[in-house]
Amino acid sequence: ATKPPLSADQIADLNAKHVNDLDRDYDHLCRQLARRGVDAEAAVAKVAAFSVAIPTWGAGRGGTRFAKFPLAGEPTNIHEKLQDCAVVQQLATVTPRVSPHLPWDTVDDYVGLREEAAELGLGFDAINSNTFQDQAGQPHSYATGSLTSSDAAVRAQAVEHNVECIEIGRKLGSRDLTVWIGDGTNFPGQQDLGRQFDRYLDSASGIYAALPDDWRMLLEHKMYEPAFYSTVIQDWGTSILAAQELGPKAKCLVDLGHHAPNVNIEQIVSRLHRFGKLGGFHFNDSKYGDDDLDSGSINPHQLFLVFNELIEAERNPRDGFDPAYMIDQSHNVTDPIESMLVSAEAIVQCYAKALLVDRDALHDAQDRDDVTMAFQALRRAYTVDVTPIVAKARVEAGGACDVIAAYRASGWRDRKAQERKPVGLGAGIV
Ligand code: AOS
Ligand code: ZN
Ligand code: ZN
Ligand code: ZN
Repeated sequence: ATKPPLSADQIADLNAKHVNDLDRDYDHLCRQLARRGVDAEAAVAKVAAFSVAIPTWGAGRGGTRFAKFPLAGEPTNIHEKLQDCAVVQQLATVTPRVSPHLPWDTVDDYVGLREEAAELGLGFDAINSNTFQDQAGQPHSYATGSLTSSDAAVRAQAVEHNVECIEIGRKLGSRDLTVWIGDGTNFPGQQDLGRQFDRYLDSASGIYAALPDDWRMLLEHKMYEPAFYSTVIQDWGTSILAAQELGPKAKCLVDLGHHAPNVNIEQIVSRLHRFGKLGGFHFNDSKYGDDDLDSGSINPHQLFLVFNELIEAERNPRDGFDPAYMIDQSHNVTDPIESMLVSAEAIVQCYAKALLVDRDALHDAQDRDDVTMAFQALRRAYTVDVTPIVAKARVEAGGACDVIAAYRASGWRDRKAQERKPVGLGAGIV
């Protein structure tokens, strides 16, 4: 039996205070939507089946490359991170899996770690490799890059690390390896842009060869940072070319913060899906670059439009459609649990809004070139306050009606501040 970290009775007591209002709001919304021919109950069922993974590193204060401000009661190791992720899952009910990161989450016993997570009500999602920073005791430095380094010994070490991630991921029950590299250059002429990509393809094929049959390799592109002149896997074009070269188990992963300013990310989703290469998604928000802010905090409309494409993709599957969704954020001024709760809710809300789009009306308007009504089909769904739909699905799954209020009432962080060791200062992470 699973042992979730918070008191289920306390959550139920708090929910009892809201249940009448929630039912009234939900019934009202159902009637409103029914007048337009939209089925709210179907949306509740879809929302109940939706899930998004949370990253183990998202449980801590990530900081920026300038500073990290530790939080009293912050998790200090993977075990404590799992507990905090379990709090998020218990309250939000849409984050049942965590995405581990190696070597940050290194333990001696991965089978034991899987059991420990399962007891908390969690499974493991995509495993993330890390060849963007040096680790103590590692023979070769990644100062010249990793999978694309000019030094064959460095490339071999980076391939080997990814192969080890697969081995560990198998023990944890993962089925995807996410590969993001920081490789690139800071000066024109520093490296040959073509030969560097050749080395990437060669190294990546070494990793690909180690993938079990039912695994996928998710290639995550990012335009810049830490490399500021050129990045090897800089955009979705390079990503899909690499994925096509590697083979059917290689797919592309889209992180919302990894694009040139003003790029139409929903269109990228559509393009990648058209060729069966949309493998995963990292949710976060940004105003300037890879800001890793809470999902939906800056541009919730973009998030809605992304989900609109994902729903179209789901209705027209090509080469399967099973993207790995994950929240990839860095929290510096909030309690990470609160940020993950708020983000999970924003993500589900945008998904719910996209579910409410009258697709027949949309497609009909598109086919008749009725621009106004096509846009209206989206606008009408976007402007619905879906809070009752999302809360209904959550409460039915045993979660909290008001996730933040329930989290604060639990006193979790204060309790952990007494129990856990203080975390050190230190550099932020990307
Ligand atoms: C880096 O910018 C990418 O978003 C990665 O997905 C992720 O944030 C990283 O692997 C964690 O450090
Ligand atoms: Zn990411
Ligand atoms: Zn990023
Ligand atoms: Zn980042």
